Amino acid sequence: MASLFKDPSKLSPYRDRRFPGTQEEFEHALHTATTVYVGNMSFYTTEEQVYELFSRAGEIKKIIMGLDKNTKTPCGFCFVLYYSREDAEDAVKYISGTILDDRPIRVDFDWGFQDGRQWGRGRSGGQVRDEYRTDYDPDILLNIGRSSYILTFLVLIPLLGGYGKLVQKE
Ligand code: GTA
Repeated sequence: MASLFKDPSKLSPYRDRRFPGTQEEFEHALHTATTVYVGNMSFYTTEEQVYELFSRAGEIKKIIMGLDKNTKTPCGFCFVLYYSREDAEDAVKYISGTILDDRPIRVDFDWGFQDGRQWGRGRSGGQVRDEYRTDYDPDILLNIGRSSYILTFLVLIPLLGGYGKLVQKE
């Protein structure tokens, strides 16, 4: 089947500043690669969830989770490598914009994964664009909420004599 994305300039507005080649080579790679970039992901989304969703577009060769270069934890992006170009195009066409873990993910064509590209390039270790982000992952807020609830509970137990009572019972 012929490619549905004929014009390389329309494939993606993203230009990787670290691509080791000319603009022409970059566009050629974007036009032929079988890799997609997935952005705006929750930091809590797992590789299994990505596999489950993206295998709907075709057979997956590999998934590489994007990691914070300091903490080595997921930082909101990944690369999905397919075997076929058509499947990568289907992922961009049909999966981009769908909701995964309460977030509309962005699926973009990519020039191809190379070792080192899995790390966030931001100064803090995560993605560059997160340094400009104003919306926050509801999961993070939920976890902060949970933590303060547990903390309040731990502070209140000794104050109300609860811990003493528990010890006395033993
Ligand atoms: N295929 O859209 C993408 C994409 N993004 C955003 C990142 N990667 C992508 N790949 C594709 N499509 O391997 C890849 C990168 C790398 C990995 C992590 O993900 O190729 P990163 O997100 O941490 O860093 O990359 P990247 O891509 O170098 O940053 P970005 O977003 O292009 O930023 C470039 C410049 O624009 C920076 O100088 C920054 O100061 C500025 N900038 C970025 N966002 C904003 C903003 N919202 N407002 C103002 N300036 C901004």
